[in-house]
Amino acid sequence: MTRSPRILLTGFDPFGGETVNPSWEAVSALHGRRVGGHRIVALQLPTEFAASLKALRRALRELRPAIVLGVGQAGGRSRLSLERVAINVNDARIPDNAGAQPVDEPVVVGGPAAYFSTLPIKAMLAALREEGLPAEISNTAGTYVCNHIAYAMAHYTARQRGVRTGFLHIPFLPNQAVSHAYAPSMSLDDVRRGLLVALRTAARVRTDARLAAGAIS
Ligand code: PCA
Repeated sequence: MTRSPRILLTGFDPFGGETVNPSWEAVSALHGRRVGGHRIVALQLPTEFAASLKALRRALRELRPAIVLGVGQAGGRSRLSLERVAINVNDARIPDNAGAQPVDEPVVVGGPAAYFSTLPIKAMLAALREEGLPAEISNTAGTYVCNHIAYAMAHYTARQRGVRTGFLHIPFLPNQAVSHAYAPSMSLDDVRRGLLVALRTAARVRTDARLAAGAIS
């Protein structure tokens, strides 16, 4: 019996004084769902540099997913942000949930400077727009726990044939934006819909679309 290929979909627990993290709210709702012939497995990661990496490595080993998509909150962003690249630097502006605050330390000692996402981010962008959802390509995932996890998922699967990885940053939820003046927000429903559209596209598209979506600054 062949089991359907897995999508490992990760979200984070709340950090930085928030009581929810929209990434886990959205991701947890999709656990067990089938999309594009794949089965989604949702995993919550702690917003901690050390513990998140351990949990990710264990899940990669046990699950052997075909696709890994990390999702994280990017308060202040207005769109679903498909990350193009993850870099080998941890530089934390605030301590993580375990109190660790690395400054200019590598995610993986001796690892390459960066990894590009191997998901079809341009096709995913087009599909999200088609769905009527605001989306963008982002050229930085920051230097906090999300970038750390985006880098680590690429690094630890780099030698596994056919495994594709990427990261999506999402805005605050409306009820979080209530206490952040001028911060944009997106409803949970829209984020979930976006995740399904993005994952369906990732599962189906092998050769990415050619679509200009770069940034000048
Ligand atoms: N966002 C943080 C870490 C956890 C999360 O949801 C980040 O962007 O690094």
